[in-house]
Amino acid sequence: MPVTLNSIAQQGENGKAMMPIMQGVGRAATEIAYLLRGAVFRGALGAAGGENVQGEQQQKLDVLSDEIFLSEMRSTGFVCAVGSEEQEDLQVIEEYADADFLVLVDPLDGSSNLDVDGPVGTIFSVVRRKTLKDQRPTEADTLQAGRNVIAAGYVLYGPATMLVCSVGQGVHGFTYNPNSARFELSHPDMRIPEKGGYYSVNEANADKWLDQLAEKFAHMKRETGLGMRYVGSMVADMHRTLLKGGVFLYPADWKNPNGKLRLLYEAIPMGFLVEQAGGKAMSRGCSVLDIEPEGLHQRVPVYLGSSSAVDMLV
Ligand code: AHM
Ligand code: MG
Repeated sequence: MPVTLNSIAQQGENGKAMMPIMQGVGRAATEIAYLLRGAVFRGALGAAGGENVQGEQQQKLDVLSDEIFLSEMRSTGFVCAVGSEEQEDLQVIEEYADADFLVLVDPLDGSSNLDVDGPVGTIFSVVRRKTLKDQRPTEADTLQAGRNVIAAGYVLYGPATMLVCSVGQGVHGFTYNPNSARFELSHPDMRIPEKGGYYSVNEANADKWLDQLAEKFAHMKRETGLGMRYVGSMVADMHRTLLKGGVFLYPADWKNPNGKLRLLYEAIPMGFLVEQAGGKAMSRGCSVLDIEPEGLHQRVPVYLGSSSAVDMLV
């Protein structure tokens, strides 16, 4: 019998809620994968005409994926609100505003890859609310350090659709099996290799990097002899880093003094997975998981991967 999402999600003290939430993520992933496959035929590629809160142009598929994810979280009955990279404000789920959990999501990360049929992903994390159940959930409920995360994961829309997740008991990878129409465990207990692998960074920004990174980076390359891979889609780049080892970074540069990636939607969930897989997740001077968030759309520099490579860069 294949091992399904429920068997991993039910581990730990929040299992009863994580089962429907992880199933909801799985349903959203299936729908988004289907949408991506047929997008060119439905006129769903290209810009939506609007900008998200960070002033970035939204793709039609960003908007549609966001709607799918929110609707699937609503259907779980366990989620009171969703914070999304595509929405300026917290989306409260009115029917379940007294539920215990909030989900943070980047519904379609790496969407600049869509025009070239490159891999994209969904990134998510789950936290428990801080406000009392009879109060309306607020943005303050989402502003929790990564140490409070209960579950996190990503979906990679590649040749196969994979859901990689953790409820704090290791990292497990599931692959969508079109024959059974289920996610089945294919990569149990993923551990990031300490040696080997690749470095993954937009090296075109090297002359703008801050934090004396250029020297440390040159040293890291000499010492480790790592090869280089960069898709420009965080989920694809992190999936390879988790499986093969090495380091993924999006550092600060003078154009992006806090880096590009968002603390709540990208850095914390990926940092949680990296630490669960035995690696290291650093920002400026501390673990990504120890940063106290100050805003929904805050950005931070990130260095994620095998401990030895990360240590040489921070
Ligand atoms: P997005 O959330 O707007 O898609 O941007 C995030 C993406 C990441 O997937 C990727 O790591 C990064 O942007 C690549 O940025 P760059 O093109 O500057 O290298
Ligand atoms: Mg993103």
